[in-house]
Amino acid sequence: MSHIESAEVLLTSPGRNFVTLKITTSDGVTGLGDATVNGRELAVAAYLTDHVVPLLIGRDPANIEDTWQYLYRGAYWRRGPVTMAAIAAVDVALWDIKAKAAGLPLYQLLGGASRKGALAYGHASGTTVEALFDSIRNHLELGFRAIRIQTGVPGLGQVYGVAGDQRPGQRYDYEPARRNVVAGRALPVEEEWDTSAYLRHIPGVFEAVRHEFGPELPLLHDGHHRMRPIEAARLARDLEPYRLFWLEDATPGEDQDALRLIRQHSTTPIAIGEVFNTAFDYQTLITERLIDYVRSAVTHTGGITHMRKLLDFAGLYGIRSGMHGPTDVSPVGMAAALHLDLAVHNFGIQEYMKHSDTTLEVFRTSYTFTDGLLHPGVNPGLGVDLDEDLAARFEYTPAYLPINRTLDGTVHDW
Ligand code: KDG
Ligand code: MG
Repeated sequence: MSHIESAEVLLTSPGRNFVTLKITTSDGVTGLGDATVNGRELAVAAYLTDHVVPLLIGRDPANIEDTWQYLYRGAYWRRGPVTMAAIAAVDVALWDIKAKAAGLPLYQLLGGASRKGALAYGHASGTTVEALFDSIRNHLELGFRAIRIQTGVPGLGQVYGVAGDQRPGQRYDYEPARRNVVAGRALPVEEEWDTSAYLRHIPGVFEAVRHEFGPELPLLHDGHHRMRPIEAARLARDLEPYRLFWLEDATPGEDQDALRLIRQHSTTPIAIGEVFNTAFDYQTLITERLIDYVRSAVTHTGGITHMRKLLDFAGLYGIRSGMHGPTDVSPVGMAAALHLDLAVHNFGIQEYMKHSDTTLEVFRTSYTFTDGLLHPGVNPGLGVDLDEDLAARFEYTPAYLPINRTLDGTVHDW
């Protein structure tokens, strides 16, 4: 019987920090899993190295469900981003191994392809409406058929989701955890926030975008957990004439009942879940049909095994997938999402922020983006190879996501 011979946690920072688990079997097959939790990377690395890797050695790599339950139930302490990202990394690495051993791209083991490719949405943004229009045009030229729009808010400085320099050829990856060193210490950057100013501004932006780009282009928007329930309900209602594909994370993620209030007031489709980590976080939202899209990432939700169960559960209620795909999910996590996107029936859309060239030199991917659709490729397994020598040259550097404060200095959701 083949067994797990080694499992290694690899930290690399090709432009931003990533945690990768590499499992090797006694047959010499290797599998990769992503365990990156943006801004808290070392906690997952330690959880894996100190508490999970020693349990893996000698296990049968083929028994993925059993290993999942062993790590989840066996820990006694359940859920949480660190635990679930660690379990996800093991799970995805084992699926990678199983598919490589079978000589098949992973989606074939998940039931095969249900579609030609996964509709992807890109991130257009601008500090002004004119800059936003340029960014939308740019994304349309790149082939995107669905676009998330975020803009600056008059009176505020840096706002979530709004890129700086978007000239062609410039990187505009605006949301890595930032490397902000003050007197030798890494500290989060602080930003200023004003929900009233935001709520006054955003409906006019959507009106202008619809006027310029017409009624057909699927448009998305991320509220990034900043509104109170009644504010979110008002925004969802104000945006109804612009027929959004979705309004995402309108309220803080832990308050499932807040979504009920939004539903009572609006028919704007609702997406949430990028900070959730199990199907249990969605129980009320799904059974009471309070949302339309599940935003979890494979990386943060226990891997392919648990994410598949979550999506099947959502599918029973007509709720579709919209998996999280920021650049803090590594190319390994992105590839895992794409295999599921292709296979599940209730696929909705996939977020896609292309990784930097440096990241893609370290993680060599086989996935493609053509005519607005992503495809995981047909290489056996996940289709991602890690160049370990190159990865070792990019040392982990502490970095944090920003902190938000309202104009009077109160800490607010970022
Ligand atoms: O690490 C935090 C990011 O993943 C998050 O800010 C991205 O909200 C996000 C999105 O929708 O991609
Ligand atoms: Mg989001």
